[in-house]
Amino acid sequence: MKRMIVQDSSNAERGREGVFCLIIPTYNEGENVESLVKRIEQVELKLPFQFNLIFVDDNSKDGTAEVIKALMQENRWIKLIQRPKPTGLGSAYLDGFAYAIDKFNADFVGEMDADLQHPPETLVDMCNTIVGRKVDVVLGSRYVPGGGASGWSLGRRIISRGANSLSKIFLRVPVADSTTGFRIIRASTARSLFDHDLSAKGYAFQVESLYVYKQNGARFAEVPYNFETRKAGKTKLDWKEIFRFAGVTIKTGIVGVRRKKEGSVDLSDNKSALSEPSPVTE
Ligand SMILES: Nc1nc2c(ncn2[C@@H]2O[C@H](COP(=O)(O)OP(=O)(O)O)[C@@H](O)[C@H]2O)c(=O)[nH]1
Ligand SMILES: [Mg+2]
Repeated sequence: MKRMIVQDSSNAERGREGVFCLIIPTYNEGENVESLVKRIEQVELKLPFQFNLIFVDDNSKDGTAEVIKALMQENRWIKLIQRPKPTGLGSAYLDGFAYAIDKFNADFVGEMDADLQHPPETLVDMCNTIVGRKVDVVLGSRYVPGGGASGWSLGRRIISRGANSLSKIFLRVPVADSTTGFRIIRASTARSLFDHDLSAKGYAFQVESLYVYKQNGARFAEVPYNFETRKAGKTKLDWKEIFRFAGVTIKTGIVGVRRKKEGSVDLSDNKSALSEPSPVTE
């Protein structure tokens, strides 16, 4: 299926500073999503945007999608993309971005974990920064003054610092925390991803995408936040993903990310699980 970018007239009534779609990928996060949505409810009205929350669930075995569907009954701004099997964090974000831009004509898209490691309250600062400082990418950052990580094992600290150093050396993106998964991106900048042949479907998407944004002249800002301990469930970051991350970072630093041939931007042609149109529940 070819999905082209279309103007969505339903956004004609948008108020404030535009439309913001926050994408949250989920795999077995059933114990987290309810408290997550409660926290987001508290901040949603403080955001200077018309707001949508888009979950991308990969057929979680713990009933995450059912919990989300129940939450959708009370919150019209919650949407759900259901995919047939775990296909990686990066591909979930690409599908979420495509849906946000295609369906909601989003001006801004966001990334956040479902496990409450990223405090939703920081979204207010991040949204105000992207508008007020006229930048293209705002990162929630652990490595600027005021930021940090609580309850992390030594091993996890070393992995995070090591990944950041690797990306500093190879990708030279001018930010302190290039592996953070807490972000807001101007949609015009996020769209540049669809013009490129990204190789990462998993966690390495985070650094590969930053590299593409930098190549496209994006301006960056960082907002400090404290990376909290996961509220429930287990991390999906394993050694396989860590090695893939290192491989993609080094490869990207050496050969870059290839631009696709000239032509219209096709949001479904993103190497992700959207070879079949993903069933979307609204
Ligand atoms: N849909 C989807 N979500 C994923 C996948 N892998 C990780 N996630 C989600 O991505 C977010 C980040 O993963 P997490 O395990 O918290 O990584 P960590 O914070 O680095 O330990 C969480 O909300 C996960 O549920 C995947 O393959 N598909
Ligand atoms: Mg997490």
